[in-house]
Amino acid sequence: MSKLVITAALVGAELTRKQTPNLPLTPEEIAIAAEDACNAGASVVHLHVRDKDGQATQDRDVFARTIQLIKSRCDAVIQVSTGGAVGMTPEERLQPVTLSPEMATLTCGTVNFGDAIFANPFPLIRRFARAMREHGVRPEVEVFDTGAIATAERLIGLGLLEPPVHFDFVMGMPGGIPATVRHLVCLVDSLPAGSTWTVAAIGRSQLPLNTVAVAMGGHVRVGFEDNVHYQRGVLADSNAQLVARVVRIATELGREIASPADARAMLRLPAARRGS
Ligand code: KMH
Ligand code: ZN
Repeated sequence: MSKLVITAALVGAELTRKQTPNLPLTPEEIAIAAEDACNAGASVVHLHVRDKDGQATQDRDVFARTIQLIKSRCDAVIQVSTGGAVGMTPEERLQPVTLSPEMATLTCGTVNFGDAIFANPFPLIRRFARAMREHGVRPEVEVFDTGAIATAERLIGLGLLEPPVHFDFVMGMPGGIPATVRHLVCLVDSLPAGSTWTVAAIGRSQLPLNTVAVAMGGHVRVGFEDNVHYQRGVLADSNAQLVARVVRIATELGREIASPADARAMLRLPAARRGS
């Protein structure tokens, strides 16, 4: 089996310090969390940022500062969020793509998001895919429900997404695909040939679905954005603690852990293609 790419989703857009006092919020805190996660075995950082009040923002300058600080501390692949927070405009959401990060998320469908709606109509998806292509950014297709895979295939047909595509299954969001092994198998079976995939699962589903993904040959996403607990009723101390656990499980199951350089090659990122 291939080496395991671990993505650390450090912050998210919705979480607050009330939910976990261990949440990194400032660019400096996020950069330290990224370095710790990278040292623990993460090779990709899924990045959201916050403003001075701790609120989700897609501000280009805050992303730029945070990315600069992360790069000064570790070599992790940086994957910016274009999801932002529900209710943000497409213009707001697209800002970090103009910094030409190595990767960005591309959510391929509208989904109920708890009590809200995470709006991703097809014209927005097309526009985001075009912007990523223009800025040399490799998309990770976010799959909150099965239809997203068919939408990604539409983008491939339009020449806006270059196969093989990397997918992230975000499972267990209220309103999205349930976090079960049966649903995961269905998603994997539905992928275009040659795709790579990661599993992110919400709350207490994170650990079992990550473990199944490791055994199936997929990749995993851990971190506070999806889950703040280490076990029932016990908050995780840090994102790195969650990374370290999945490293131990993967090692027991015989999966080697991908370095950032391995991840760049496996996910066919621009730097690996250039041979840098
Ligand atoms: N915060 C969610 C509304 C992404 O990063 O691309 C969207 C999200 C997905 O987190
Ligand atoms: Zn996100």
